[in-house]
Amino acid sequence: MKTNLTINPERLWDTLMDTAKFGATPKGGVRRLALSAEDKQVRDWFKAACEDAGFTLGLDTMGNMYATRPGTDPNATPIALGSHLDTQPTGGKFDGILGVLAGLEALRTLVDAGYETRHPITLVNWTNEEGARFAPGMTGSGVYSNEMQEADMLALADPIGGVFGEELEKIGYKGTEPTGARKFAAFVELHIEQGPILEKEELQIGIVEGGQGLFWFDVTITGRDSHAGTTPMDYRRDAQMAQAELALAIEEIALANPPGVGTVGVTAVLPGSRNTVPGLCTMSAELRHPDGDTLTAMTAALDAKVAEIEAKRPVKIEFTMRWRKDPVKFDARVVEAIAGAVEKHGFTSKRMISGAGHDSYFVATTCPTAMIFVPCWEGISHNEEESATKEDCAAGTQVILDTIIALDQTL
Ligand code: HGY
Ligand code: MN
Ligand code: MN
Repeated sequence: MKTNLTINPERLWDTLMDTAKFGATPKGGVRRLALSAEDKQVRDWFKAACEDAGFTLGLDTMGNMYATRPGTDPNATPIALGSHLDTQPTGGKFDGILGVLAGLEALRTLVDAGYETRHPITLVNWTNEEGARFAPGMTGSGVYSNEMQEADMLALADPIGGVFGEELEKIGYKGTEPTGARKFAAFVELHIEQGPILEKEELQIGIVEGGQGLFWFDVTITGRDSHAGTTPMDYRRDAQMAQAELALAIEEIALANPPGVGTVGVTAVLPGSRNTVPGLCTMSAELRHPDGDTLTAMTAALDAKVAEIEAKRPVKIEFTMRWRKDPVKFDARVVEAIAGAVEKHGFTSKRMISGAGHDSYFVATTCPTAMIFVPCWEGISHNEEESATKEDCAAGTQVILDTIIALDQTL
């Protein structure tokens, strides 16, 4: 059955600009860390908007939020869409929330048109996708897919205070529904690309067929504090110099394995006095690659580099693996439903894989899943300057609406 429902770009854009006030930063970005007061504000907004639209709200033990519009067949397994509402410390107005608000706009369009799907349609906000406050990320979808253990995730500690489970209680979003109990027939996620490809090639839509694997780990380097003036160079146990060499090695390994990537996002140098040779360094690090075997080889190369540094520097280097997610391949049926929606509207597009991790990585292990990308300015994200155009957001939202309708008719 052909349908020509059209989303409301103005209403979509208004919700994006309206919700950007929750955690708004002076530089025009958004700081809405998982389980923070700002996260509660946007969750409250989202809950009210879904209740106003007449959707049924669900909340599981990890704080994942589910808003469902019933279908004509109550026995049909729901089709789901959504993303995440939390952000990076210096995040933007679109990462994550675009996927949730596009889902809200798609559902609102169905309601306005009185269009009835056979399947119930569920809109999801996954808890703590970013992992900026509580690492690893994607804990809501990770526990939902049984790839992360709930007890471990609820015990995660924020380095500057707060334990995940307690913080979830504090904001009033710890539900009773067992996480993972509800099943979906399919899941679709709309997200900004967070990279430069679509903008550079002047394309409107990315049809995302999969995503690269990633490996997150923490490193502790122990040397010895000593006087910066009196300690001869060959007598020092300088943890910071070892950390610098290890950070450069991560960059070298990424460059040696294109299109792999790697970086060090967080470092601490202790005791942090300008005239004391640092005896302790901690750092986060990550490596990513589209090929699982290459990602493994990259981590092996890093292990070898650690041994080399420890052999020549009197320091001890300890690794704590935080998280490894192998590359993901999305479901062809969902990918083709997206491609069909793109073709229906004549949007320019390309098939691609995701450089960033997303909740879809985990949900894809539980049901047919795929993603839709829209461009963002200069491919910038995890940055307060992150931005996307009303037209591109509207195009992506139109595609996800038509994808859901197509899946409803074919699944
Ligand atoms: O880290 C990631 O890839 C995701 O954007 N949080
Ligand atoms: Mn995201
Ligand atoms: Mn992000």
